[in-house]
Amino acid sequence: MASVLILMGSQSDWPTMRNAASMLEDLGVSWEARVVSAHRTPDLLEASMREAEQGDVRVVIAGAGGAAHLPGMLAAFTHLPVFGVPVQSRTLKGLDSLLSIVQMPKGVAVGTLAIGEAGAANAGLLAAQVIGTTEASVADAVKQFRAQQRDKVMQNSNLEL
Ligand code: RP5
Repeated sequence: MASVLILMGSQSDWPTMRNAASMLEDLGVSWEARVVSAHRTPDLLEASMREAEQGDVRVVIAGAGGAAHLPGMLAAFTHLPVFGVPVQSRTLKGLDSLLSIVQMPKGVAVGTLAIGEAGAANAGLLAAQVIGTTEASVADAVKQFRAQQRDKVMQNSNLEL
């Protein structure tokens, strides 16, 4: 199994969650993505965490929208770190997803990211940073990514009308 397991409540979450996968890919971290729904496939949710714990998974990234219970329920079934990505919903623009994910009860933790694509990309970045604490090549890739970002800002810092 890959180092990072990316789970999402629906296939429709993939355009958002693929940003996490893409970031991990860029930083040289192996990932695997699957659809697991807290409401539509609750048995699969528990089984996926048992499997993750028996394999090499270090971090779980979970994205869901609306009544976004997936990240919290996954966290309830595992000791692995879980990062939650609120997917932007059509009706409430993802505020529902954000509040559903962020308001965890004391004692069960989910690291909640921003709504949408930025949150998904940052979940991938954060997962790589966790893995980088024990894998030097991943830490180096994160440092290089940050340096590239800085250079890009500096190159475009002179504004003209
Ligand atoms: C949630 O419901 C999913 O995470 C998705 O964001 C939302 C809508 O799912 P679909 O109706 O598109 O399958 O469980």
